[in-house]
Amino acid sequence: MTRLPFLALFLILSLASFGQKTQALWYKQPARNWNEALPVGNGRLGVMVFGKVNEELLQLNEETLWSGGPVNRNPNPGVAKFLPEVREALFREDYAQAAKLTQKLQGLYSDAYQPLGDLVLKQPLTGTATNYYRDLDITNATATTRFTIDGVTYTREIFVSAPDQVIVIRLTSSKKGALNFTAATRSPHPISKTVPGRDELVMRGKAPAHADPNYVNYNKQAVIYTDSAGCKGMRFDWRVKVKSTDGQASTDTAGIRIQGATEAVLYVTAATSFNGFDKCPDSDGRDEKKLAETYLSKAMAKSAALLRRDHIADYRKLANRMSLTLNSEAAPVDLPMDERLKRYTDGAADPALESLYFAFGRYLLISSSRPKKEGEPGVPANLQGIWNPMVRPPWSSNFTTNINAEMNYWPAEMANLSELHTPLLDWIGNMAATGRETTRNFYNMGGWTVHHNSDIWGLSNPVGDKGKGSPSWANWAMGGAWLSQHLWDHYAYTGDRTYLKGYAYPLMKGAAQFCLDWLVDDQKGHLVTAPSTSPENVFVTEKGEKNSVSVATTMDMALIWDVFSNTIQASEQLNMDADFRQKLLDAKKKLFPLQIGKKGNLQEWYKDWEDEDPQHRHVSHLYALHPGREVSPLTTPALANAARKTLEIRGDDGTGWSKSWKINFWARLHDGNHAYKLLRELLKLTGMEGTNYNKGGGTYPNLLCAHPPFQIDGNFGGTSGIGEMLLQSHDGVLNLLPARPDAWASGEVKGLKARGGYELDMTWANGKLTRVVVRSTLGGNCRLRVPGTLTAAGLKPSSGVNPNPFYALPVSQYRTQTPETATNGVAVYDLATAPGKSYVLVGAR
Ligand code: FUC
Repeated sequence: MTRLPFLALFLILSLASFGQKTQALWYKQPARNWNEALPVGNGRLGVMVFGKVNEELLQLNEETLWSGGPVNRNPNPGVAKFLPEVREALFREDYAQAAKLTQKLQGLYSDAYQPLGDLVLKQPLTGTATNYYRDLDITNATATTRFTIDGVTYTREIFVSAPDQVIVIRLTSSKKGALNFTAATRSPHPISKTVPGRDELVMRGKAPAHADPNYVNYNKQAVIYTDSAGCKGMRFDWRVKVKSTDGQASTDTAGIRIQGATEAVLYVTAATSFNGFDKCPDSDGRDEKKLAETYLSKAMAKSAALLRRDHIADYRKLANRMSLTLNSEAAPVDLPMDERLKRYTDGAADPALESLYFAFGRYLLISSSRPKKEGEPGVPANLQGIWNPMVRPPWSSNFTTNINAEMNYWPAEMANLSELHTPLLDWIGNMAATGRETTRNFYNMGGWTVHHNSDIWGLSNPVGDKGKGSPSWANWAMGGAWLSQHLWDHYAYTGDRTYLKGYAYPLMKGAAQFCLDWLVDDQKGHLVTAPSTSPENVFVTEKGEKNSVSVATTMDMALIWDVFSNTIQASEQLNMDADFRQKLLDAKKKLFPLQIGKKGNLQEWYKDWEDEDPQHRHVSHLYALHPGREVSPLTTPALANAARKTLEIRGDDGTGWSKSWKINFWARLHDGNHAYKLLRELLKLTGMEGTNYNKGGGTYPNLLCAHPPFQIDGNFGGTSGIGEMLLQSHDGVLNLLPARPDAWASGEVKGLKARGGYELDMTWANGKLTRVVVRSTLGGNCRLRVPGTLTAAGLKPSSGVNPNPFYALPVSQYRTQTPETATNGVAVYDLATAPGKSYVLVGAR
């Protein structure tokens, strides 16, 4: 036998004998804390699995369980009168006075996402556990814990079924009758427990009528459970039932006891009285008891094996649309995830970890963001997806729209999970409903917007508790513009005209209308925003004054450019609203322009001021580069260079999501090696707990991103960053491998999506594409920009303006070259495609 086959055989055998899987996060010890526990979920129900031996902890969530109730849409009446005063102060450059007055334009804080409670599996085992193993297998969305005590192996499997809306927990012992445990429940909320039978436990309770954000500490009571009006305070009903066991089951309020079993299967489900963002969850709530009973009784009619089969089929329908392999010839790394991350942090190569991180991002979206179905609302993934154990979680675990809520959905379209985008898209409609009243009540203006925080109640007002919040974050008014990009992108990827006409366009138009009303003439020929902030940074004026409120920050102008451009293109596609389109075209021409500062950077502020914190985590002024499309190395090279300079000045440090955003920026600058450097830093193992705004970042042992604390946006931004390194389609062409790092010399990606309804498979070796498959759903001219050369029937060098409407470039005063401009080693082709057809392109040898 030669050396190599022997080694291969050894590897196969050792992998098989330890049961370790390549698409799994696995560990040799239980989770010591939440950041080591493993998330499973079906979009609605979420569980953090700790894998403890004697007292297994399953921390539960239901996505609609929030504190509060419908928002007060006019919480601070009469404040619109201060806006002219703010503007007057700004135009006489009294920024301190302007900031003070801006604080008068504030309303109430958002409410907070709530935990449901814990299910604790108490297994009175003496002796030491050996052969301990736990994992989260993302090929079947199942968490397994296994260990041996006194010669008996105990196994627990847990998954959350989307088709059947239950959590399934299956416990087994290798020795007949050795399984004894009590399934106990507890909640941070007041609950009552009832016992409908010897095998079932029901918990009923109420979420708080209000919970202050964790950074508000001046109220006597931060969490209030009662609402004298009977409106707020969402009810919940949560049930645990034995599906089957060969042992004895008995139940009292202390829990469900199973004795002398070899196997026991528990079904767990929950429902709340949430009845929509504008309905009182208490007085006008849904019948949560009936909902939970129905989920459970339907599931009880099916065996665990059947539920598992249907769960896996449902999960794989989404998960298996894509795959990514990087440098497959690299030796596999067969280590527990904590050790694997440590090894990677120390500098070792592990391309399979990088592709696993991408797959894990898709797993998280599938597990935390499911479209609405009958009876289920479909709420967007919040700051923590759907996983939160705290009544006052960091930043209320809400929807933060000055980066975080959007970042959650950056991978949705490109990573072939378009329908998982719809919870956010649907939610925009709710925010717009309150947002229309916010713009009227706070500014006396039309259209709609949402400020930097929102919640399940569609909150849209500037937060800050009527003057107590810093305007650097509370008064940022551009959420409607940013969210509108998601409305447009969903169309740009899918070409769904019915959706564009009936749903997205009216909302985009409303967001654009607010921006039209919000802009003001600076008397020097430009339209500016005032007040204006650059989240959440502070400038230093020539006089040394520090402030955050000024006029026409670059981010504001870039966001308005974006929403105007997208709305103009949408109205062209729909061939409607020519008058409104013309208004937008006229205003767009007068927008205060992007500027290059004295350091050669893309300027952040109206004037070329210094930053109080030059390395601030937000890099808001590069919105135009990503996720916007105003700046691109292909079309506006001078501005792209300025953006690069900005990133160099900002530096590579940053919290979780900040680092993820920078990966996307560097990918958009076509600098794969720099993007890769940051990806490696994002995956740096951290155990840092608590909150750190400025430093920190990294990845916890459970592969969730650390702000710190945990925030899921960093995972999603990292996922989209990898996508942007492989394929871009925002600036007039399909740009294949635009930011491939040297470290990914070879690879294969399948199922990546591009705008205009294209789906691509790409294989590359030595940095050159060897095979590309283009599947077209909408047809049209597919213009490909590729490293190297490709051949295929019908593939021609590109000529003229790309006639594909999904690749039309918005009118721009900055464009100095076309995206087809050839550079060394890059070819640009046209391929005429027809809907439903596939095309195979082969790399020249
Ligand atoms: C923004 C960020 C913070 C944090 C919060 C949820 O306000 O500036 O760092 O991520 O959102």
